Amino acid sequence: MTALTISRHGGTAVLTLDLPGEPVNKLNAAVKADFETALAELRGDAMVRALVIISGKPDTFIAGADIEEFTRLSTQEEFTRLSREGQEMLQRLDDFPKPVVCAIHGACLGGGFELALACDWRIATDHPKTQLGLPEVQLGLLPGAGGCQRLPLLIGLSAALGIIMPGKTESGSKAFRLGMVDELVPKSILLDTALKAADRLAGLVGAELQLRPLPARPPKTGLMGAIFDRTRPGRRFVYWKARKDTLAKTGGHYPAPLAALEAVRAGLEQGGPAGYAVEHRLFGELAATDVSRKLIGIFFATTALKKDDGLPPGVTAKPRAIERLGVIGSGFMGAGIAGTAVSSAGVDVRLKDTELSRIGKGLKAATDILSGRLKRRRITRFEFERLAALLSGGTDSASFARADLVIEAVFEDLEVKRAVLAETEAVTRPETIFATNTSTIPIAEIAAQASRPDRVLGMHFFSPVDRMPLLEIIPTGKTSPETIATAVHFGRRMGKTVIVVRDHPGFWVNRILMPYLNEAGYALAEGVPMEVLDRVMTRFGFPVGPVTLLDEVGLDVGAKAAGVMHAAFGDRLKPSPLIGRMLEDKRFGRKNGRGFYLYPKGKKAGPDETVYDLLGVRPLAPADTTIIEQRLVYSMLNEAAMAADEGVVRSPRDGDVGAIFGIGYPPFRGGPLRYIDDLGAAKVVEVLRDLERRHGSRFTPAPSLVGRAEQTVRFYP
Ligand code: 3H9
Repeated sequence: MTALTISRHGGTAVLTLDLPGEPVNKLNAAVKADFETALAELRGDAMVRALVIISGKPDTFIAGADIEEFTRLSTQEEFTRLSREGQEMLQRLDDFPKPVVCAIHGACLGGGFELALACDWRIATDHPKTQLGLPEVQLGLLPGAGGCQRLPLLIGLSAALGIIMPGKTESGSKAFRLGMVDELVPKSILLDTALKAADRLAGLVGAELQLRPLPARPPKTGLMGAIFDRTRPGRRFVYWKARKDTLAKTGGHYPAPLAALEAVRAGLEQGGPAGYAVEHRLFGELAATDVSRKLIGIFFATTALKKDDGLPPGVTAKPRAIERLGVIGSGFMGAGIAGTAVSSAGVDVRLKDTELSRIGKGLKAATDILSGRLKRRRITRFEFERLAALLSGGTDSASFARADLVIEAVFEDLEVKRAVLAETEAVTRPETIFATNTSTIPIAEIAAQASRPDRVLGMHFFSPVDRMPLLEIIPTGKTSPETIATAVHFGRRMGKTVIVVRDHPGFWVNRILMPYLNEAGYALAEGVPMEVLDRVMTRFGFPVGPVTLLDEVGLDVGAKAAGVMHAAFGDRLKPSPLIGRMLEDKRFGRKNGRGFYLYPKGKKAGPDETVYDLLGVRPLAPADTTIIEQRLVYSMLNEAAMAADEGVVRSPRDGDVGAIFGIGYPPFRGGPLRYIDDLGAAKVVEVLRDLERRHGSRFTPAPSLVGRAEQTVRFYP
């Protein structure tokens, strides 16, 4: 055996899994063979009365089946066999005639959690690194090693669907509350507790052991739970509702959650064998789909980005430690940056603004981010108090004297930003980094008069900062490698997926978003109803449509960015005059309750029909929306191809990850550049030429795209 070692502690055999040469444990062919060998050896060993399974890795129990192995399989039959063999192996573990205790510290995900479910007793640590769950649907798969069968039996149907269908993972304490684990302990006593549990269970014999699992606390489903989970009509309602909610969320683009539902249902309604058969059949079907391949591709792309220091090839630099952060501007963005930095990176944050009342509001908004984490039990009350104490504010910049990094999030205006930079340089140490959170203005212009340009770069966060996963980092030609490496490293500490992009107006995300939003403006001004535009794009797979997005971003912010982009790129990115008219009417979007949609009591309701009067059009839904979809999507594809070929992103990987995490580009389509490859550049050019004939030169295909079409060159070779 190469990955498993067996040690004896009295009558208990401890199986320690430590996959050599790998950062995490995963269930690959070799590990499965090791488990089979160990179980065969220990089954007949009269000296062994119980087993404990534990990990030898510092922070992972088992991260699931080996996803890399999936990329070497191609047919449905191969995947079905993989799932069936996984089920069979875990059934042998489940049937093992001696008690098996699972001692979990770190990530216990997918097949790793399915292995834990096949054990008799599960103990998890209360450490933040401990996460348990079944994230398979996020890879376009379902839990294929018995997870759809065992979890509902353990914690009840509704709670199990709440984990399986969205592909959720839970902390140790939440898993304990749900009944997913039987004991919760500090890391220091994990093995001891497991050995004691093994001893205790070894005292049970034969039928008594078979009566297990008796969860320590039966799942708290209450009376309603009993009605819904334990009666046939109740369960029928649960299936119906889960299906309906999922379809509303996914628009039917993601087959995995519904397939998982089918596997759960088959097991509960037709019995174990039928459930396992449906589970491995559907695993095979899902794994062979293009959707799953795309989602797995995104997993590897984001994993690779975690290791990328953002520096050009051949350049190395060590990131400096950031312990004190200054944030200038306590508006929505500034407060979001401050709150996220405190809660995710645990740094000391000083918020600065011109008025104390604004600072008060900003500090409150930053603290709300911490409160949200406390409410969701991501942090303890003690951690909340400790982190909240790291937040402070003031009106003078002298307090930045000790800051390692200052991020400005003031009004989007070149002169204002230059003034803020000069003021900050005057009071900070020579090594302090200055980052500007502009969304469109080139950083080199902001840094043009900087006295330490090597310490200046852009850090473009997305709103709301605590929830949006992307961060664009934008060095200028003068930014030092150490500054880049430090910002990338700190962005990751803030929990962000970081892409380093070139210093061009709009950078990557807003560059490709702008023509799409403009096009929605043009279509709206022609009388295409706003809800039709939104529906067409959510049907394509975006989480929200362009009109809703404009309301969310704020029309004033959108107009400002559109102006910068128009000035930089000319008429191709000329915005429709519609936004100007909306602003004249003091319609700023959701934030002042006056936008395209109505917001009674702050909640989004239907379209505000008076917008059409303002625009002087009568809304008329087109009979065929194909052309609307093409106008919006292809304007984005064209811009993405152009920007990528100008080197705005360092690789198609960065471009696609940026679009998915920055604007919610449908993940199952793999990102705009991957989508161009899938459609074929020739097809994209053909559609763009048709749109150009109908709607003018803003659709003229990018020359580089035409070149790709002629030479059949792909973004991903
Ligand atoms: C499954 O289980 C199906 C079953 O139901 C049924 C089967 C029949 N496989 O993210 P990191 C690698 S599907 C292969 O940077 P972190 C990762 O690529 C699986 N490789 O660390 C990277 O490699 P490298 C369900 C994996 O600390 C390295 O480990 N499970 C796997 O930020 C470090 O990763 C999941 O979806 C894997 N399963 O986060 C969990 N996991 O250094 C996926 C990790 O060579 N994994 N690697 O580039 C994760 O969510 C995170 O990696 C984890 C650690 C939280 C574990």
